[in-house]
Amino acid sequence: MRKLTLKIALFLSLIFGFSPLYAETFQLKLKQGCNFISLPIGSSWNISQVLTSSKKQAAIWDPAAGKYLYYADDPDFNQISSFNFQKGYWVYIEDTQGLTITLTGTTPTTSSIALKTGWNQIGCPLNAEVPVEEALLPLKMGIDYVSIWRYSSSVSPWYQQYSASKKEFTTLKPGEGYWIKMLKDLNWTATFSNKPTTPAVVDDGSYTSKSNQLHAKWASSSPISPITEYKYCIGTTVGGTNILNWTSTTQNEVTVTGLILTTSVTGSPTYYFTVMAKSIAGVWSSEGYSDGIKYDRKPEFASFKPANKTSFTEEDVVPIYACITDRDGDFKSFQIFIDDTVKVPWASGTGSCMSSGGLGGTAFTYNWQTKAGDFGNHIIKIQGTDNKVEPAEQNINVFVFRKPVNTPQ
Ligand SMILES: [Ca+2]
Ligand SMILES: [Ca+2]
Repeated sequence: MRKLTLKIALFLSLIFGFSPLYAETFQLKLKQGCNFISLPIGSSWNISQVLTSSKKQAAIWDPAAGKYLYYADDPDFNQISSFNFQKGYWVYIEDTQGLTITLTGTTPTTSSIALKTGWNQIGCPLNAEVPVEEALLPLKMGIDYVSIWRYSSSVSPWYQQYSASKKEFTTLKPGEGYWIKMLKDLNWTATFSNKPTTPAVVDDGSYTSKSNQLHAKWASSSPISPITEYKYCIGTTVGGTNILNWTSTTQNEVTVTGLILTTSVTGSPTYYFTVMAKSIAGVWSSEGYSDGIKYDRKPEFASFKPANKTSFTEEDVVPIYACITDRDGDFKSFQIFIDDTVKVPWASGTGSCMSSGGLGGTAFTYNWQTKAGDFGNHIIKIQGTDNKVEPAEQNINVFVFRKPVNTPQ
């Protein structure tokens, strides 16, 4: 019998592309008194099996009849007998301890309930917290319904509203019940997929100065079945694998090392990450892509002045000089700090220069006029940027002596 069931399941999955659902556990804590609930797994539960405490009641509004229908734990008086998926229910528990419900089941992949113009009790249709309008799709606010109301015993008068003009809550939570005010009669058909969302992949910006590694992180989610695996690759085209072939991971971030990234004065290739996510049901998401990153070389100091550990005397002029090269030919500007305070904000070069290896560079000259009171140790920091990667930086330690009294004349 089990073999036959498996064969049928395989047949259905081949014909219809169904993917097996995995069982999940849902727990809900009910307090003594009134609770507004829904059950986000299983299509239907026998109320007497869910509400196991001694004295209890359940109710759901029948919008067609304009009255509540009750479960009273008495077959002679019960007007309803089951909790259905997508619907919301009032549950009254008399026990001071309240009641904790633990259910194990699968979320239906598709489900439909009839909604009537006016007030209807619905449930969060996913075992995950989802933004209100997203959870209610394909229903559209303003066209199909006007508002959603959430019960809270701690607010007055007991309800919070989500509508075009008021957003007192923003998500539907598994286990909660809600009122929806419909503008028309409609079947609300919700379809859920095991397919994780397309990963949103983020690299480290437009440029990296690291010639041997690339880093990216990503996010994907799967409403009814958790993600168990990711795979990623790197290419110089969107979706390409020419730098790194598909590699498996359970992390949502990776630093790939041991690469040889190239660039030249004519530019660098753009490196793209591609990432896919797999749900526990074995279904892969679509491919998500990073927006690409290029390798670019940092500017370098060819020479600088004054030399480290040079000393001056108060009121001396300290001539500051730097020659910076950039092998991509994209050097832009200099900045000078004295003791971590900006002395010269970002400024273009004041001339050209040459490295000892014969590489043309950009020079910058600035005369720092020291004053009486500048006595002591100072750090001159020169930075040079190509506006692509982190700036080159040089710290120079100088000392300014206090000027003693002049020699006798
Ligand atoms: Ca980028
Ligand atoms: Ca550069």
